[in-house]
Amino acid sequence: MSGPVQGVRKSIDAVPYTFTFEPARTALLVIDMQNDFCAPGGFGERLGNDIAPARAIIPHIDALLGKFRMLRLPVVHTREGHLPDLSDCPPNKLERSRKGGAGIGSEGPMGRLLIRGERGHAIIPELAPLPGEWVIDKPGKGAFWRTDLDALLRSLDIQSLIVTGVTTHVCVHTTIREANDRGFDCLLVEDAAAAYDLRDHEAAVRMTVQQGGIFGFAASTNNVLHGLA
Ligand code: C5J
Repeated sequence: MSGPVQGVRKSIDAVPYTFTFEPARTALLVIDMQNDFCAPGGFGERLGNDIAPARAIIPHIDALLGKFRMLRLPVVHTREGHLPDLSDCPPNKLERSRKGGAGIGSEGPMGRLLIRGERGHAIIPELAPLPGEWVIDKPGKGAFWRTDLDALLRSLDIQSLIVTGVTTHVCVHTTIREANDRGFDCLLVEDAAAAYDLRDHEAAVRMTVQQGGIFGFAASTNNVLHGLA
C-alpha cells in the first residue's frame, strides 16, 4: 500500500468541535507505555498506584497503532527514564521519588526503577515499536524537554498529533501543552490515555478542551479510527 496523499484533509468528531487534519502531516504519539508505568512492580505501582487503568487502554492504543501502520503514517513512542548514573535526574525529582517509596535508580523486580536499559524502562511487549518507528527517550515529563522530538516532527512536516499513553495528567498533558505552544494541533484520545485515578484523567481531558480547546481536542478511539478511514 502506498503512503498518504498530500493535501487531503479529513475530520474527526471531537470535543470541543470537529478536528480537521491532513493525514499526511499527522503522527501518532504513544507516551510512556513502559513496564515501569504499566506492569506489576514498576515505578508507577511502587508509588502506590493501581496500574489497571494503564493496562485497560492497551487494546485501544493497539487499534490506533494498527491503523497508523496500515496507512504508513508516522508513529512516535516515548519513554521516561534516566541515565544509570542519574546525571540527568534533577535532585528534586530524585528526592520526591525516594520519599514516595519508589526511588529512581533503586532496585525493583524489573531492574533499577526508571533507568534506561532496564526491563522496567522498556515499552510493554503488547505495544512494542516496529522497525521504522521512532522512540524518544526523555528525562522529564514533557516529551519535548531535552529531546529531539521537535526537530523530528518538523523534519517529517508534521502538523497534527494524535496523543495516547500514560499518565493523562502528567506526561501526556505536559507533552500536549508543550506541543501546543510549538504550534502542533493535538488531539487527545480519551480512551487511549489513562491516569491511575480516574479523576485525574477526567480533569486532564477537561483542561485540554476547555475554553474552546485551549490546549487541543479530545475524541474516542472509534472516532479517530473512523476519521482516518
Ligand atoms: C509519571 C508519566 N506519572 N509517564 N510519568 O511520572 O506520566
